[in-house]
This record gives sequence, structure tokens and C-alpha cells, in this order.
Amino acid sequence: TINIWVDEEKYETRSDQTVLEFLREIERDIPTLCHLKGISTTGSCRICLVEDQGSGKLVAACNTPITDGMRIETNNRRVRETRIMNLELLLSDHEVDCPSCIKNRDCELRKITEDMGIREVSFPGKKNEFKKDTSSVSLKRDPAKCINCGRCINVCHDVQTVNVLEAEGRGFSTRIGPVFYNELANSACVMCGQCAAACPTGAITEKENISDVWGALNDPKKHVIVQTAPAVRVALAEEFDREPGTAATGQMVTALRKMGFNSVFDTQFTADLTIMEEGTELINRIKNNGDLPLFTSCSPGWINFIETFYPEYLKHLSSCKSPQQMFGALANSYYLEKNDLSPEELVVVSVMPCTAKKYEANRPEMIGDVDYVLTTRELGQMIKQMGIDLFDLPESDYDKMMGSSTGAAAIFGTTGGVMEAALRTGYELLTGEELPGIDFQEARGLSSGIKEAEVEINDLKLRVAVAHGLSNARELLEAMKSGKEYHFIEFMTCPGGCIGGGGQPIYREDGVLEKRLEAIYNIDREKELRKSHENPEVEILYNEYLGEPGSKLAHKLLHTEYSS
Ligand code: HC0
Repeated sequence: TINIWVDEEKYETRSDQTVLEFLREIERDIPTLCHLKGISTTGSCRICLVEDQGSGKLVAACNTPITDGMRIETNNRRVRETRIMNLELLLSDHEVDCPSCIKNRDCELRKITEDMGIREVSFPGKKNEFKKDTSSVSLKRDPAKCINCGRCINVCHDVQTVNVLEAEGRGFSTRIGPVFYNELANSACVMCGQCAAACPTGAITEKENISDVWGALNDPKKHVIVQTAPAVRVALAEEFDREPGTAATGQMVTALRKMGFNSVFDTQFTADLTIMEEGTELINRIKNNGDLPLFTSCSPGWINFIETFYPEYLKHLSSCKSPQQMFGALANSYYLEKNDLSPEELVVVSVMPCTAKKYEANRPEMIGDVDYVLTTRELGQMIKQMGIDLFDLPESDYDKMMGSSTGAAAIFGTTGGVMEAALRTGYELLTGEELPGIDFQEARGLSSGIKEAEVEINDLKLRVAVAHGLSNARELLEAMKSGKEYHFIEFMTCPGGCIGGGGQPIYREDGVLEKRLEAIYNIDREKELRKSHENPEVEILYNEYLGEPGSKLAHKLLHTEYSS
């Protein structure tokens, strides 16, 4: 142990920490801006300055290691005034339009400015004139809001290994964006939105579709239906300042009805359907010496990633569309026919935790199935526009026909869920017995980025793996290149799976993902039916419309092909 003095108080502690980590351990709050735990410690914003009395220097707490005998002042006049000056310098090149900024309530720059009591910026002058980038259907960049903190770069490089974002130029001319001054749509961006989740200001955000959806809802000639993804219901409450992990399924359904949607459906219905289709595909590939391992294909950022970085593995992708797109295809066929609607009348909206889903809905292979995709944050915004608190609403159920789901579909929203759902059904259909324990613990949890297991199904030892976060996807693909063999792999773009999607409510405190995950498993546990093949509406769909899993019509509507 070492000794350290903080504002004259002596502490004994371990030496393997930064000043900031130690201050947080003793609950001494200092402001930070460019720092993001586990992701970014560039020290570039100079807001977390403290005075090191030994050297007499001001140092950035986030990237200065503590040393024996160190004496730190966290709040003297010099520290306070320098922090304020640095903050004013940042504000001098920032478009300060807080009331109408999309990031308003989540903006860390606004919050620190408020905490510091800055009323006026002492450095008026030139602001950067980089253009807004609205080229992508998923994300938009506004350089006028960028404070060059580098968090987005670190997420893009280290967490996702996509390496699209870079700082170019120097000093006042520094511009963070896709390399070579490119636009997002012309870069290798996979649209995951993890940069938007990491950004402390409104410099990178989702491309909103709120007014498009209100427009459709207010058009009397349109019949508008909506589907909601598994992970939205366990995070929406955070937009209304409720505890993370508070499930709000029933209230969300009521809110959507109040908005005027003609039918409110569940993406979990088509998640169950995905298991039927993907399970059939896996069994066929195993029986007929097809390309193995089979890769899941429901996470659109992952599809973008494999297309760009590992096209040689495309033949391993399941041909199944994602549940979002399966829903869209069925809405435009099954639902349309049953309700005697014309294609021009129908508008299909999705609520997703994901920004890449906006891109997926616009892919040329599938365009027209889903018209608009809203993120969890956008849905929260629309509910607020109606002047309602979500939790003042009574709970209600999804509509019949494409609204029922099993516990297996609920867990799609977290890493390992698709794998577990597939095993619950696959094991039972092939052996006639329930998967031992039904809960497949080996696929669960957030502590490992890659999870592996072996499951004995009759005389087959099925080797499976789960990867979440694209750096882990990359690691697993590289392991395959070096000879690792599997039968089936689940890939999810975002750390934690969809619960950690780039369109989810912004959070900075520890434990939020864990709480969302726990809420998902609670939903699963409380469901009467917990295996996809038991979904009664999926059974009706096959009996009345599709025939059987893998049928010609199922292939036409529910499957696709991806190319690089
Ligand atoms: Fe997901 Fe999905 S589980 S990708 O994470 O498979 O976005 O929540 O909706 O499509 O169901 C996201 C979440 C979905 C899809 C489903 C899958």
C-alpha cells in the first residue's frame, strides 16, 4: 500500500490506480468530460484537473497514476478557475443551442456548465465551420457540437474495431469524423451507434424519424402498425427517470395505442418465428454437410461488419432475415391480406434499441418491408410530446395475430439469448426431451465477451459460441481462421447485446446493463410459455399461411441473401 493526501486528508491505498479512480473510490466528486470509464482516458478536455502539490502542476486526474506520498488538491482556487477557463474555451467553439439540442437532458457539457455556474463565455470568436453530415440513414454528425474529446474514436476503434472515426487536422482545425474527411454513408461505418451513446454532447446522434411517424399517424388514409423489440421494454422507463431494469411493457403498449397505431405488435413474435426458421436451417446444414458454423443474422451492425471486414465468411450467415424484417415482410403479406388492406395504405413502424435497424430497413434487399424505425429514445420523446408520463398509463396487451411471444423470444434482447432460445427448441425437437434445466447458463452474462459451450444432442456434440461487441466478434472470427471449429455462433453488434444498443437511453453509471439484463430474464421466467415452438400464433401462421418452417413461401418472405 501507499500513502496519499487529498485536500490535506491522509489515505492508505493501492498504487495501481489513477488519481480519478482513487477519488471516485473515496467518493470525492470532481467534474470529468472526455473521460469514459473503461473506454477513454485521453485527458484532452482538462476539466478533471487537480493540483499535484509535489510538482506544483495541474494534472488531469483521469490519466495520472497515483504515487506514494502524493498530495492532491481537488478544489483550490487555481484548480477551480482553470477548470472554468478550460470549459469556457470548449464552449467558445460550441454551438450553444441547448433547449433545442437532441442531447439536451443527456448532455454532459450542459450539465457541467450548469454545475460550474458559467453565465457568459469570456472567449468570443471564430467557431469551426465544418459541415453537418446527414448522409447516413442511421446517424448524423454535427461538428459544431463536437468538443474533440475522442470518446467516439475510442469506442469505434477499441470496442468495435471498426476504425472509421479519426481526428484529422491540428489545433483549431481538428475535425473528428470518418477518415479522409469522408461522410458516414461513404465510410465503413456499421451504424451501431455506440459512438452516439458515448458522445458527451450532441455531436453524433441518431437520425430521427419522429416527424415521419407522426405524419403517418395523422394521415387518415394510412393504416399504421408498430412492432417493439425485446430490449426496448426494459429500458424505456429510464427516459422517464425510473430505475434501470424497470420493465414497462404494458404501459408502452398503451402509449402506442394512444398515439394512434392501428395495431400494436411484438417483434418477439417474429423472434420465435426466427428460431423455427433458423433452427431448420441449422439442422439442414448439419445433415447435408452445409457450411458450418452457422452464424446468426439478426443484428444489422454485425451484418455490416462481416460484409465489410470478413466477406469470406458470408456463406456462414443464416439466410434468415432479422425478426424486425420478418415482421415487416409478414405485415406486407399476411397482415395485409387478413385485413383486406392495400399496400399503399399500410405503414409499418419499428421501435428498436438500435440505430443500425434504421439502415437495415433501408437495405436494397428488404426495402419497403419496414417504413420507419424509431429508437427507444425517440419513442420516449414522442410519449413526452403527448404530455404523458409513461407510468401514469395502465398496462395493456399486444394485439392478437402477431403479438404473442414466449420467454425464448424475450431473451433475444440480451447477449446469449438467441443461442439459448435456439437450444431450447432444437434440443427438444431433436431429442424429444426438454433442454436440461431449460436455462442455458453457459450463454448468459456480461463478464465474458466470448462464451463457448458444448451441448450433447443425441450423438452430436454441438459446439456453440456467443460473441457480443464487434471486437469480440473479430476475435472469434480470427480464432476460426486459426482452426477453431463450431457448429453455431451467435453474434451481436453491441456489448451486452441489444440491451446495450446505440439507440437505448444514455447512461453513465455502473450496473445499468446488468439491471436491464436481469429484467429480461425476469420477463422470460414469468412467461407461461418459454420455448419458441410453443408460440400459438406462430403455429397458426404456419398452419394457415406459411406451411412449414423452411417452406417455399417462408423462404420467399423470411429469408434473404447478403453480399459484400
Ligand atoms: Fe434486437 Fe432482434 S433482439 S436484433 O437485439 O434477433 O435491435 O431488442 O429487435 O430484429 O427480436 C435489436 C433487440 C431486436 C431483431 C429481435 C433479433
